[in-house]
Amino acid sequence: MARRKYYSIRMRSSKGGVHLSGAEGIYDPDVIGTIVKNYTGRALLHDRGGADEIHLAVEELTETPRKIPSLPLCTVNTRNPESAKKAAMKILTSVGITERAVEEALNALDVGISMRGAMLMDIEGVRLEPDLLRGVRVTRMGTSEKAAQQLSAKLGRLGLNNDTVKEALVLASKVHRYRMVLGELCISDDPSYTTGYVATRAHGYVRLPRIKKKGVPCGGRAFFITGGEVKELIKYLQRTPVLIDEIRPCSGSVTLKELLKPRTRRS
Ligand code: PML
Repeated sequence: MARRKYYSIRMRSSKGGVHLSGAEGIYDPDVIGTIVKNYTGRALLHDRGGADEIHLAVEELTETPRKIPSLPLCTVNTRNPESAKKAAMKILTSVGITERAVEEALNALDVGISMRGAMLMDIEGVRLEPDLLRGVRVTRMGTSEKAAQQLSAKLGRLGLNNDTVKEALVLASKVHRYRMVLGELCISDDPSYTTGYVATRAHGYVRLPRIKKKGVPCGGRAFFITGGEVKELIKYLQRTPVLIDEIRPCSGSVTLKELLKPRTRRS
């Protein structure tokens, strides 16, 4: 029987040379036209002004995507940047990442240089990515049609059914499938988007509202990693296609205390 064909479709747009938006997914051949139109529309109608440059890549995958479940999602209702960063610190240090590493990441995400990709840090805070200015971009990931419908329904009940949350959850789910990754910290670089998240396999994808003040244009991602071959990890993040085909629970607000109790861990 012929192998089923899958395509990776990726878009990134900019305005005046500054990154504006990005989107990507893994799709069947018969929806390529619709998705290209949809991604182009998103770039042209962006709320920070329409893009003046759009890059689109449509690529047939040579490898069948690995099917994985999403991380479970919840929100800790943090009130301001201080409490959000404190919560991030507690969650990430509970899986063995040092305070120093989390502080390094928070400082690096605060300095105003938004990298296109993520930082890779060991658990002591030492940067490991080969290109410190660009970081490592995670690509070739998507959601099956059925899982996408389930995700929309689950997030819809929480008032969170939007591309930003969905794409960040898919990315974090791909990243945490790789055992070398212990945790992630993410703050959006969109000045109007103030919710960030941390992710670990033990706690899932934990949203942290108000992690930055409105109007702050910087942000980014840090992946905290341990042991193993960094080159292989980068290859997985950039090239291995992964498709989310099962959606784990998406819950509303949980307290930090509940989340950190061993019995409520979500691995
Ligand atoms: C980004 O990719 O710009 C970061 C998105 C963070 C989403 C946090 C959330 O609302 O779940």
